[in-house]
Amino acid sequence: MTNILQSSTDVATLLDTLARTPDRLAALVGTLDEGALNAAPDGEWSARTVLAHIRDDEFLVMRVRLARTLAEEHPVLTPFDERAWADARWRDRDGLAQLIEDIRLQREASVAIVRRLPPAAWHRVATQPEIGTFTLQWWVEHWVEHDVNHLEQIAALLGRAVPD
Ligand code: NI
Repeated sequence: MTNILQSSTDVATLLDTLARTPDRLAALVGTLDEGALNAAPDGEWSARTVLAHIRDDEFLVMRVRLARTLAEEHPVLTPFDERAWADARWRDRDGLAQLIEDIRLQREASVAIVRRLPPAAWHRVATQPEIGTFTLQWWVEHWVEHDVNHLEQIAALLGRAVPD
């Protein structure tokens, strides 16, 4: 029997954190000028690239995996090469205001789904070969941790604190 990764964080906390991320990001970067978003240590992403990654990840990875786990019986999810995507992505909506607007829109769409899940849905399972097998609740916890990690990454790049 495969070990199934489980979450011990309650659903209300997960949802609250997901829902607050756009405001926290806006508070962190909203007053910056465009140039300040481009600074990056050697080989690392700039704040602009991290913001674009958060936006793209939302609809290319997070919500696709959410939808597939809800609709399919134990789906095998496709790994995502985020570095290759970040290097090659379409950049015409990488302005600061557009990034924040897009993140907000994408996140609202995701949260609207997650808020309406019946309790049984949180126990549905999926496998991503690089990670293993997990419940949907574990996946949403991973999603929340991804938000927090990237908020901390941007804060460190800018020398600022992560907003509440
Ligand atoms: Ni990431």
